[in-house]
Amino acid sequence: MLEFIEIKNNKAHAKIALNGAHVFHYQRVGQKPLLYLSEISDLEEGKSIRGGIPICWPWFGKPEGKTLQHGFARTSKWTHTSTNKIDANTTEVVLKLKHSKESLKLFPYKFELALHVEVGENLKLELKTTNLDAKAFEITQALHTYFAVSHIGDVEISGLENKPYLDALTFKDEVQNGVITFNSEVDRVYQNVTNAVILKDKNRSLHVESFGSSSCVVWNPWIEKCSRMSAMKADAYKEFVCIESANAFEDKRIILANKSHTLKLVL
Ligand code: TA6
Repeated sequence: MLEFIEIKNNKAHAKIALNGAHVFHYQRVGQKPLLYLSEISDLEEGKSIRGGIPICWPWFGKPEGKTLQHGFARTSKWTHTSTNKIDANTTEVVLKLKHSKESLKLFPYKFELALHVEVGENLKLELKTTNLDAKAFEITQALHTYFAVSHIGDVEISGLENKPYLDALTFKDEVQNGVITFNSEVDRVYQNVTNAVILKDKNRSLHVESFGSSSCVVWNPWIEKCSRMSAMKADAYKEFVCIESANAFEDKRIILANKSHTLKLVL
């Protein structure tokens, strides 16, 4: 069974797995869960959870020469270093991951990853990468957030109008025209994104704010791809959309020896 940390305070309820430092449940008091979790997700060590906020690190996607999609952090066991009740409404949890014999085979650098999760009226994640190596290294990454929605047909995403994006379905560079709505598979990596992205559906309007990032991924597998996805029911595409705070492609980050970079998400 999956080891996880459960947080309940006056404002919210959350669950965070040590496997991947994966926030797989966040629900404000009196509201529906904000994050989507597949009913048939794997919930076991070493497997990525389908839903919530997977951490894609130290690479996003499957760069040349890499076999593991979205890196190894999401299937690694992190250390729970602290839980701190800031006040009756806010709780902070810290988890860490350091290089190991296994990780050095996949990513030949010494590092420390620290995830600070603040659970309260807002959900805040800060992913800090520290380079403990003698030489600089390059990362791409994403907080691959699965948002629960009333129905994908109700969804409208704004804040990306006129932004350039790489369409991962055609590998073509495009520019966003108007708001994003869904009637087919969407898999896009937007660049030059330094403003909040707004997710609207029937029940709510949500600001997705990212810091230490200028790229944002928007994804929904739609019918055909969803039917082939692991740990997802065939019609699950109706229930979620991913808006991912990223450092992807040209937004990659070079981290010098003994330096750090922090990717932050505020919901
Ligand atoms: O972030 C979008 C994406 O890269 C899609 O291409 C899709 O593959 C998705 O991630 C899920 O990837 P996963 O490895 O979790 O099945």
